Amino acid sequence: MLERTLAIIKPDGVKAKVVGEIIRRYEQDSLNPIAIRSTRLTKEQAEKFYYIHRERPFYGDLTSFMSSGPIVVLALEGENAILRHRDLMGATNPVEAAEGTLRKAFGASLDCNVVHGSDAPETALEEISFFFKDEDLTLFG
Ligand code: IDP
Ligand code: MG
Repeated sequence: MLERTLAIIKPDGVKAKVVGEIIRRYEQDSLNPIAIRSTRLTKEQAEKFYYIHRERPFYGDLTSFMSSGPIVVLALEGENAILRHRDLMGATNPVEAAEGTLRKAFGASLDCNVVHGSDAPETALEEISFFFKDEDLTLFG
């Protein structure tokens, strides 16, 4: 099924200058970037984006980290894009991530794990519209 998913290259990925390498992997794997932009979240925006985790002990650290510097957000489109992107990302903890995944290659820790990816069709839709307007998503027809 042709799907869309939201990817975020987190502040650690931007700082480490692996944005180009990560986008190359997306293109190579036919996770086609149909919209891309750089932004920086305020703490409040990060709290809104990660609202689902509001009761977790790491919510404060996570939202501070995600608002600590510029990020690159991408809407990716491809066959089974949501799961295939999760596979390419690897496990949440880079220590547990499989060889060949982005988090294994570029992640340093549970906080600094380089990328975010939507986990289901409903969250993908919500997360894409958090960052992109409908007209941003029509460039590729
Ligand atoms: P995911 O990013 O693989 O979907 P989630 O469980 O949705 O993982 O958690 C969101 C983010 O919160 C993770 O990417 C990670 O950076 C951070 N996180 C998750 N679990 C922990 C934890 O136990 N301690 C600290 N940070 C965590
Ligand atoms: Mg998640």
